[in-house]
Amino acid sequence: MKLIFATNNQHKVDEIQYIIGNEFDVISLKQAGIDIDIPEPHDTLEENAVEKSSTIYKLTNTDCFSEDTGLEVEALNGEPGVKSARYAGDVKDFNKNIEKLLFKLGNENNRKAQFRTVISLIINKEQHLFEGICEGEIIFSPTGSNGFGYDSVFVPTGATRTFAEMSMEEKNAFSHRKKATEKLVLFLNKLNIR
Ligand code: ITT
Ligand code: NA
Repeated sequence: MKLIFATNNQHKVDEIQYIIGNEFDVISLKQAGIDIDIPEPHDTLEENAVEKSSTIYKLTNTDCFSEDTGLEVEALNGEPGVKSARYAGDVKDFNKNIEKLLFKLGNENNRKAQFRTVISLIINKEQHLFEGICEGEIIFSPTGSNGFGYDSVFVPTGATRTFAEMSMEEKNAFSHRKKATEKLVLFLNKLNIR
């Protein structure tokens, strides 16, 4: 089964290909030769995920999925959330996003946060959503150099190191993306039986 993954983020492609393995043929936009900046105009991860998958479905007429992910920080009323990619401005500059996050949190004692991934799948002309959540804490200064985005300031519950200090396999033992992708794979496997 061939599925286009509607994302321009290569880290997401690497993580999801690692999780899915050879079970399904996941093709990134880059691999499909599609160069498009997909709009994400909405206020929720769900709506943005749907927007991304429907944009690519309309363009390719091929089964596809997308995902929108946000870091939701309790003491910041869920921010940066749906704005995670462009928290500090229009350009996706992760050092600046992390700087802004740590500045806004200041010495706040409540460092609770969660990553939330929403996958939107379009298959057989129907649209389906899958969610994955990873709870944890924001630490006071960036640590580690693996991963991407906010990984260097996030320690998942049950771990003592940040995602950026973990291998992809270790991150997957906790990750929001892994949990959402597992639900996607389970769903695809059930479809296959019919
Ligand atoms: P696409 O929309 O093309 O898929 P994007 O990078 O714009 O890629 P999002 O709109 O979902 O992705 O923005 C979420 C941002 O949150 C993203 O830019 C990341 O850097 C950050 N992020 C997402 N998943 C993350 C993870 O597992 N660890 C750390 N940061 C993450
Ligand atoms: Na995006």
